[in-house]
Amino acid sequence: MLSAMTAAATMFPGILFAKDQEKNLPTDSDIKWNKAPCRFCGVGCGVLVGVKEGKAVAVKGDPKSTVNKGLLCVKGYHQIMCIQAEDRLTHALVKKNGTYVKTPISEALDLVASKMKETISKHGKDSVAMYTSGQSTIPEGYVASKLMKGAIGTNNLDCNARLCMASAVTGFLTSFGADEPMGCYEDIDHADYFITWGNNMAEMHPVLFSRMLDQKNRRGAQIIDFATRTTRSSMASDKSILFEPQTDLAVANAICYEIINNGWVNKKFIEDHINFNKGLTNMGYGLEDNYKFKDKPTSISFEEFKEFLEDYTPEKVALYSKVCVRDIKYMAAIYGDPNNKVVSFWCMGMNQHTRGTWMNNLVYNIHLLTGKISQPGNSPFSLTGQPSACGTAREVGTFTHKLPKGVVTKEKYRRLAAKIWKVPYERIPSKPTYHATEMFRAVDRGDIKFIWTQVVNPLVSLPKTGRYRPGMKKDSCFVVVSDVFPTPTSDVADVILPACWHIEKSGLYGNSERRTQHWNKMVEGPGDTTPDAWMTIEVAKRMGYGDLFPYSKENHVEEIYNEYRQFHEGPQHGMAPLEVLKKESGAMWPFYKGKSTRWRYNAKYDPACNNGKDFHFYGKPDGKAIIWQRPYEPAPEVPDKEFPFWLNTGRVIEHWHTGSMTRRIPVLHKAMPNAYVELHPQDAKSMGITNGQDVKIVSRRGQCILPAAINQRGLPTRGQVFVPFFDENMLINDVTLDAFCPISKEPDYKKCAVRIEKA
Ligand SMILES: Nc1nc2c(c(=O)[nH]1)N[C@H]1C(S)=C(S)[C@@H](COP(=O)(O)OP(=O)(O)OC[C@H]3O[C@@H](n4cnc5c(=O)[nH]c(N)nc54)[C@H](O)[C@@H]3O)O[C@H]1N2
Ligand SMILES: Nc1nc2c(c(=O)[nH]1)N[C@H]1C(S)=C(S)[C@@H](COP(=O)(O)OP(=O)(O)OC[C@H]3O[C@@H](n4cnc5c(=O)[nH]c(N)nc54)[C@H](O)[C@@H]3O)O[C@H]1N2
Ligand code: SF4
Ligand SMILES: [Mo]
Repeated sequence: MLSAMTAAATMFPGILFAKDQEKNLPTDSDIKWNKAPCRFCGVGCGVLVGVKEGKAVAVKGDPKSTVNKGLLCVKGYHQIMCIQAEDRLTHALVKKNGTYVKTPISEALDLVASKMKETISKHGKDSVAMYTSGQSTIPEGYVASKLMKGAIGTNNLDCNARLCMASAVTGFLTSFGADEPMGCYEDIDHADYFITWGNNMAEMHPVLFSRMLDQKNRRGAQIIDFATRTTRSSMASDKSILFEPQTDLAVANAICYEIINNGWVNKKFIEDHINFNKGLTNMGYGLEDNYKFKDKPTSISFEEFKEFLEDYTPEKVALYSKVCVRDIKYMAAIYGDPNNKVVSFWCMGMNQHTRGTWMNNLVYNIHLLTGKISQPGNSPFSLTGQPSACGTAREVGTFTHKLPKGVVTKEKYRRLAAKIWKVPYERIPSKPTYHATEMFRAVDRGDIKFIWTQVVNPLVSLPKTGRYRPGMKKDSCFVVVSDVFPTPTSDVADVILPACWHIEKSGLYGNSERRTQHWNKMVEGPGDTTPDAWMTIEVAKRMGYGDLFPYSKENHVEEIYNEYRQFHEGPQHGMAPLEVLKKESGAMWPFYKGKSTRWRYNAKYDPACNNGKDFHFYGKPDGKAIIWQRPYEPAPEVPDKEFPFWLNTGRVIEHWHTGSMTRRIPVLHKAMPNAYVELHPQDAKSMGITNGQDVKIVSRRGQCILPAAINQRGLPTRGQVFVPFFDENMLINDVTLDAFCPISKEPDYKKCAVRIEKA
C-alpha cells in the first residue's frame, strides 16, 4: 500500500503519512497511547493520541483501524493542537447589561434551566428549541432528544445534519425504506470504477481517496470525476467530466435511458426486487416562511418509466447539461457492462440541491436497473460529512421528525420511546415542528423565544445569514451557545457555556459505513469546561426532570449508550455492546450475534434478510426497492443579466467548516490563512481582475469581499465562481440563498446568482 500512498503524498501535500509522521513523534516511553475516532470528518479514521503527564502531546494513525490502516490527513494529525488556543472558552459567560460576566458553571446552568422553564410556562412548549450537531456524540444527541421530546414534550430539536445529510436520508427512505449505505469501505478494494457525482474526495474524504488511488495503482481501477468544477479530485482522476449546475438530474436520467435502450437492464433483479413509482413535480423551493410539501407517490409500470425517459436522450440532455453525447454514453456504458464493478460516491453536490432527494433517487435508479448494489465493489455510496452525522443525527435521530427509532408520526415508535424513556406516551408529540432553516425563521419571527445551540456555529454556517443574524440578536429570543471557542454565534448569546473538547470527555461516534466507535476521556478540560451531555443532564435536573436522567457523572456515557442500545435490538439495526467497542476499532451495525454486517440487503451477508431470495430490501413492506421517475427541474435562482454568475460554495482540505477549530491550529491556519473567490481565468481577464485583487460578490441578499484566486486550488467553469466558507471574516453565507429541497428541507449552498465587482 505504501507506494500508492507515496504517490498520493506527492500529489497532495496536504496528506501526511504515518511513517513520516512517526519520525517526529516523541519516543518517550512515558507516553500512553489511547484510541479514538478522529474528531473531524465522516471517514472516521482511527487515531492514537499520545498522553504524557496529563497532556495530549502527539497523534498518529491507528494501524489497527480497518478504515485508515495507520494513515491520517493533515487535519487528523494536527487535531489536538486547537485545545491549547489562547482564547479557549474555559468559564461560563453570562451577558449582563451588554457585557459578558464570568460566572460559575452551576450558576450559569441554573439560569439556563430557569429561563427555559419560564419560557415554557409563559409561551408553551413549542417556544423553546435546541439546535445540535452531527459532531455531537451519540450520548449527547440522545439526552438532547430525551429532554426535548420525552421530558418537555416538543419536537423543537433539529441539527446541522439538516444542512448536510437530510437529502441522503430522504433518498434512502424513499428508495429503500431504511437509512444509511448498504455497502462499506471494503467496496473500494473490489471496484473497477469509481464515479464521483459532484464531490471532492481528495480534499474532503482524503483517506478514502488515497485508498482509491491505491487501488488505481495496484489494479488499474479507474476514477471518473463528474463535477461542476475542476478540483484536486478531478486532477487525480482518470477522467474529468464537467456539467452545468443542477443538470446532474438530466444526466442521470440519460444514463438510465441508455441502459434501457442498449438492453443492459438486469431483468431478473428488476422482476424479483423492484417497484416503479412517480411523485409530484413542480414542488417549489421553500423560499417562503412556513412552506409545506408532502409528496404523493403513485405506482407506475416499467413501460411508463421507459416512456418518461424519452425526454432524456443523450442528444437532448447534452444541449443543456454541456456534457457531450460521447461522455454521457461513456458513463452509461460503465454502469451497463455486467462485468464492471462500480462504486458511485457523492456528498454535498447531490445533497445540497433543491432536488436533492430526487438526485439521490436517480443514482439509486442506475444501480438498481443494473443490479449493481449490495455486493462487494457494486455500491451506490452516500458519503457522510461529519464524524457522527450517521451515529448521532441519523441513528439517535436529533431531527424534528425523528425518535431514536423511527419517526414521531408513527404511534408504534412513540410507544417504544415512551416505554424506554419511562414517560407518558401522550407526551411525545406526533407532529414535526421546525427543520433547521424554519427554526431560525421562527427565531426571527419571534415564535421561538429560547434557543440552545450545541456543537454548531449557525451564524457562519446557515444560508442567508443576513436574515438569521439580526433574527438571533432580537431581544425576543434568549440564546444559549455551548462551544469550545468564541464564534460569531457566541457573539450573540445571552449565556455561553464552555464545553469539553473531543478527548476531554468519553464518547461514541458513528461514521459513513455504519461503524460505531468509542473512546475514553484522555485529558482534563480546562477551568469549568463540561461535557455537553452532562450540561444537558444538569439542566434537565434543574427543570425537575431528574428522575428521567438518573445517570452518574463518572459513567453517564456508558449508562446512556446501554439505554440507547435497547432501541435498536434485533437483526436490522443491532448495535455492538460497549465491551466490543472498547476493544476494537469500531463495529458495523447491524451487529448481530457477535458479528458486524458489511453488505446489507444481500442474503449472503445480512442477518436480517429472510425472504428466501438472494436480496431482500426489507425496509419496504413488500421487500422491494423503488425506482423513481424524477424529472429535471431548474434551480430557483439562475444567472441573468443583473447577476450573471453561479455562486458555488464549499470547503478546502485544511479547514473544518467554519474554521473555529482549524484556524486555531497554527500549521493549518498558515497553510490556508483566508478565504478567497475562485474565478475562471477568462472571466477574470474580461473583468480586468488579477490574482489576489479584492473582489465584491453581490447577490439579491447580501455581499462579501474576498481576494480573487485564479489558477490556484481549483478551477470553476466559465460563468461560475467558488468560495470556501471557513473564514468568519468573509461571511459568504450572507450571500447564499435559503432555498431547499421540499422533501428533505436541505438548503442548496451550491447554487445562486451573483454579480462580481472590483472592490
Ligand atoms: N477538509 C474538510 N473535509 C471535510 C469537511 C470540511 O469542512 N473540511 N466537511 C465534511 C462535511 S460535513 C461534508 S458535508 C463534506 C462535503 O464534501 P464535498 O461534498 O466533497 O465538498 P463541498 O466542497 O461541499 O462540495 C463541492 C462540490 O459540489 C459540487 N457541485 C456543485 N454544484 C453541483 C450540482 O448541481 N450537482 C452536483 N452533483 N454537484 C455539484 C462541485 O462539483 C464541488 O466539487 O466534507 C466533509 N469533509
Ligand atoms: N456556504 C456553505 N455553508 C455551509 C455548507 C456549504 O457547503 N456551504 N455546508 C453545510 C454543512 S454540510 C455543514 S455539516 C454545516 C456545518 O456547520 P456547523 O456545524 O455550524 O460548523 P462547525 O464549524 O462544524 O461548527 C461546530 C462548532 O462546534 C464547536 N465545537 C467543537 N467541539 C465541540 C464540543 O465538543 N462541544 C461543543 N459544544 N462545541 C464544540 C466548534 O468550535 C464550532 O464552533 O455547514 C453548512 N454550511
Ligand atoms: S480523512 Fe477525515 S477522519 Fe481521516 S484523518 Fe482526515 S479528517 Fe480525520
Ligand atoms: Mo456537512
